[in-house]
Amino acid sequence: MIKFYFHPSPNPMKVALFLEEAGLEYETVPVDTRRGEQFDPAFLAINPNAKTPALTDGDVSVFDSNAILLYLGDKTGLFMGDMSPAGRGQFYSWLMFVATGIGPYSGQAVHFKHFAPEPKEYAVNRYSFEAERHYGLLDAQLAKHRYMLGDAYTLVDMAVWGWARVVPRVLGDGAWDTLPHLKRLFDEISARPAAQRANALPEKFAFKPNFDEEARRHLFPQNARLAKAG
Ligand SMILES: N[C@@H](CCC(=O)N[C@@H](CS)C(=O)NCC(=O)O)C(=O)O
Repeated sequence: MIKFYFHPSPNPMKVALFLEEAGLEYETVPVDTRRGEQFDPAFLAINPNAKTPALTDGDVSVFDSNAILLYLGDKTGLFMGDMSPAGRGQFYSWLMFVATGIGPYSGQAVHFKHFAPEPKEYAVNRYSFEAERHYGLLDAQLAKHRYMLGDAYTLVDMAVWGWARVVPRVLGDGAWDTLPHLKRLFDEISARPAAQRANALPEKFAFKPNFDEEARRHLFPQNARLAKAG
C-alpha cells in the first residue's frame, strides 16, 4: 500500500491530485510542518530533506514532489503524454521548469513579501519579478495549447495546478487578470472530481491553522542564527 506523507501546501497537492486521478489506493500520513513533524526521525528516514511530500510504496521511498510524480507516472504509465523523443524533451523541460523555477521563486516571493524583516524591497522586487516572469511563461504556453504539453492532460499540468492554487498569494490579488490562459487550465482542473477529492484531503486532518511563533521556528530555522548573532 502506498503511504503518502502530506501537508496541505502546493507541492503535496500536486501528488494528491495524481493519486486521485490515477485511482491508486493510498494511505495519507499527515506531516504537520507547523508543528515540526518534518523533523521526526522516522520521517527523515524517508525524506532527509525534511519537507513534504514524500511517499513510500512497499520498500520504495521517494521524496520531492516532481520525483514522486515521475515515479507514479512510470509505475502506472498514466499522464505521461507523448513519450517520443520530441515529446519527452518537452515533458522534461516543462516539468523541470515548474520544479526549479515556479516552485522556488513562488516560495521565495511569498517569504520575502510576507515574512522577511525590513529592509526587504530589493528581495521582494527580485523574487516577485522572477515569479511573475515564470507564471507569464506558463500562460504563454497555455495560450498555444489546451494543456502544458499540447492536447493531452499530463502530470506536468498537475505540477502546474499545485502552484496555480496559490497564484493570488504569490503574485497578488489581481494576478489572475493577467494570466487568463493559466486561469482557464486551473479552473478546468479544479472542476475535475479528482481535484475536488484532493482539495478535500486537508479537511480530514487537524493541521495547525495558525502561523505563530512555533510555526516560524520550524519553518524558518535560519532565524535562530540571527537571534544568536543579535
Ligand atoms: N522540492 C521539494 C520542495 C518541498 C517543499 O518545500 N515542501 C514544503 C511544502 S510545499 C514543506 O514541506 N515545507 C516545510 C519546511 O520547509 O519545513 C518538492 O517539490 O517536494
